[in-house]
Amino acid sequence: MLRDEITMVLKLYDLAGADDERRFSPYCWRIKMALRHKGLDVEEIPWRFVEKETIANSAQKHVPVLVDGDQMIADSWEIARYLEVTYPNLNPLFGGAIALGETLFIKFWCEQTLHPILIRLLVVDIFQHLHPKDKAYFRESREQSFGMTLEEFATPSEEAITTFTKALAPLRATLERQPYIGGTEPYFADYIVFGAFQWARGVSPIQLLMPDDPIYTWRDRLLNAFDGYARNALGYPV
Ligand SMILES: N[C@@H](CCC(=O)N[C@@H](CS)C(=O)NCC(=O)O)C(=O)O
Repeated sequence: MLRDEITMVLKLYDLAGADDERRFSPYCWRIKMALRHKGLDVEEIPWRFVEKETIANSAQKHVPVLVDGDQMIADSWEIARYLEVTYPNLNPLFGGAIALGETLFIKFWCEQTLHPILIRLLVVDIFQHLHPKDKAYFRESREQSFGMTLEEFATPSEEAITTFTKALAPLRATLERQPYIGGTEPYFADYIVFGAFQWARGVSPIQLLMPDDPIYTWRDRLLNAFDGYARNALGYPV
């Protein structure tokens, strides 16, 4: 259904840490920025890893999950596409089929290149900030997938920051030439990559970016967007 008017407040299940206000999911951040980009009001409901029954109607076990009336939509990519199709008259997140296709590349670059470096850098900080009821689940599920303990999996920060800085080279070259990934205005690709930085900022005091980096300036613009929505979120001022 196409909607011109916002008839009800949307709800978003959003991963939280021990503190209700600590929201650190990179995938949820994409959608929280996308909702503001479209000017949609949303109630962000804190959710913990073990609260699978709350989102059972979405037929999967991950957040973000968006509730729009009687619909539950899961997966950040699907939610972004849903928002674009359902609210076509609000500020576009993609701006056309070509941008949609290219954003898919950014999504996989972020998830397959940036996230694997960051998880090794952040995993211990994430664990420390989890709600007590999530700790055993997180340790068990992640240690099973990594094939080692969280502490063994974590890489020393210096080494991982250097690897991360190098991996960001294509983004840096782009942002030396234009203010956003899409050019003059932010679009969903920007929010995908920004989500990775919000993941770090939410749990870790590690400084990933130096102020003279064009990526720092880009991130600063997005931290300030929507009346400083992301900057005001609970996290480390790095
Ligand atoms: N492909 C999904 C990934 C979502 C995802 O991995 N979410 C994490 C939080 S950052 C989650 O809910 N994990 C639940 C679990 O590990 O049990 C998306 O883009 O939304």
